[in-house]
Amino acid sequence: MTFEIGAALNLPNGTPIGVGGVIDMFSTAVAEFEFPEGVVPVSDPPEFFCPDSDADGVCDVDDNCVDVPNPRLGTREEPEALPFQTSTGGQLDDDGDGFGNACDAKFGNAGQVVGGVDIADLLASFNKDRSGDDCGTAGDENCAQFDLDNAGQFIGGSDVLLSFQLFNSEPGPKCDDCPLDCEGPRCP
Ligand SMILES: [Ca+2]
Ligand SMILES: [Ca+2]
Ligand SMILES: [Ca+2]
Repeated sequence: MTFEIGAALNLPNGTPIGVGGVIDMFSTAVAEFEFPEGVVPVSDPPEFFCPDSDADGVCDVDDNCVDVPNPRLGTREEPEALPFQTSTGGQLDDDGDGFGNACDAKFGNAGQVVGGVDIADLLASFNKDRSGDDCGTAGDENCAQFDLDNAGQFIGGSDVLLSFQLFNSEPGPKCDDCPLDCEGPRCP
């Protein structure tokens, strides 16, 4: 296989290929390439590598939850986007505030950190369909924002567990340049 040194290598969905894969391809390409006499290949990897702290396939500079795995929509077995979903940078962010659902259990209530009122909102949403608008303690909030684990049709136990883990912490961290491009009904 041949490729142009310095060109960005992306999967069909636009996700940059991880470091290991690129090293393998680079090493193979170097091994198969016959360099002219006097030309020595550099040992450092090309500069298009990007750090991906949580290994979810989204580079840190684009990740709306840098430390929590939350792959882009379309990477699980359902359509790339559903009408009730809101995403920033292609990752779920159902209140459209730039922090991905997976690291955001702050549901519009007062204060900077996740508190008892936020947990109560999620508990009141337990077992409700994530496409609905009948969640929270008032029964009138969008349910998708409580889908913290980006899995399943209903708000469930793992969403509750994640909210407990986020208790007393601020949303995030997210990438420095977030919020990324927003798509969906909850965009600001
Ligand atoms: Ca990532
Ligand atoms: Ca992430
Ligand atoms: Ca959010």
